[in-house]
Amino acid sequence: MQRLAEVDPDIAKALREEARRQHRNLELIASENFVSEAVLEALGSVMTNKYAEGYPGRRYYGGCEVVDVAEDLAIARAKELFGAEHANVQPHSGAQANMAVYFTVLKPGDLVLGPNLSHGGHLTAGSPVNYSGKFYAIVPYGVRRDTERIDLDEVRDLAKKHRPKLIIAGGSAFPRAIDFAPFGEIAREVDAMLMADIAHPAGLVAAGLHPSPVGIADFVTTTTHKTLRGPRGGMVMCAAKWAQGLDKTVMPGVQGGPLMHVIAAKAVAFREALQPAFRDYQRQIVANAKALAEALAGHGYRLVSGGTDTHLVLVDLGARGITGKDAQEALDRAWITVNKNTIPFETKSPMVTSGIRVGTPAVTTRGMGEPEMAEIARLIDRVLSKLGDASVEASVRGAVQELTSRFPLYPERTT
Ligand code: DSN
Repeated sequence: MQRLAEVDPDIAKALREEARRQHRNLELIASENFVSEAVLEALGSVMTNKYAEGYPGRRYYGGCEVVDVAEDLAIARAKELFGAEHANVQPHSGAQANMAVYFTVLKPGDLVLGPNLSHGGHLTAGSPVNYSGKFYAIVPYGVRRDTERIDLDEVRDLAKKHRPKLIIAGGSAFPRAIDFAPFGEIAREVDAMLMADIAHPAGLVAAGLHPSPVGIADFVTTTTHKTLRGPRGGMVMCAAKWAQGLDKTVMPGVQGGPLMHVIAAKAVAFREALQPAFRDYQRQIVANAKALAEALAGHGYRLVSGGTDTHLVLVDLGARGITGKDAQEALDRAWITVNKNTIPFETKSPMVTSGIRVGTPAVTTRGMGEPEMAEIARLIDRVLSKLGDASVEASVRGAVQELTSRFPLYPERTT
């Protein structure tokens, strides 16, 4: 960072402070993770300089022979990791990956059956404030009130009634594993296409710890930065028959030049994910989420669906008389980072919410295990039991710092 410090001391300082914050705090946002130094090196590389519109071997620009190597590796590794026939690694984000699928198979006004955002879905599955909700006719499905798990009977009934062109499975706040097989059956029954959004559990899917939609769904979209632990970005996988249409939609349909430095970093992350240690890491993420869920339940917190099969836990704070917003802000002051989250049948606005979502990918990357999850649940409970008590928050800050200092993160970036 010596050169950056000379050229732009303000940004150099901000980067150092962010590295320190990441090291010092307990990162429990379920969609975040810490990439390896190898991924960071690929991200901060000369490949950011290259325009490469098109695909390996058929670009609109000269001089692409080296970036082609990076993209070919990213594609081959993604296909191997997930057993997919085709992968497009160019989407800049998960939202653009989903957009690419919609634009490949739908026309404006077509009907889409997608998961309700407040039941665990995602903005891009038809929220009225998102392009998906503006361009398409959306029929939402949710979870059952009693089990808080996806109501497949409702999905089937709605599919038969509305005959959607596309059905979406997957989202951002489902603590339970999603079985894609029945979604595939329903889609076939009504002659719809199926898109599985595995942005959250992608790492678990790659490790064989969560059902895979590959071979069931027509399209599988993901981000690369959550459980998959790669750089921020998106990806779409599909059967060979959709490959050409999908590639044309990603570029020139919805994007221009690909971010070749990010694609190189995706290749690095996929290589890491193909190593045996990645499976152990994913197993520990799940074990940690279960331990965190059990410990929080032990402190009296109500968990949506009663627990978790994945990397995330959704905590309903309604019975405690606390909002998600107040909980997030109090935990922030105690250096515990979470996000407020709507819960199924939410009665509050998305800016307030009745819940918080906590996840274990980032703390597991740091090497924390079940004993630390019990400690984290204790710290969360101390803060939330005395909401707004500055002395409790100060004492928890000390405990957080003691805990995180035992699991160093990016040591050379914090000084
Ligand atoms: N914003 C992401 C999340 O936090 O789950 C989803 O895109």
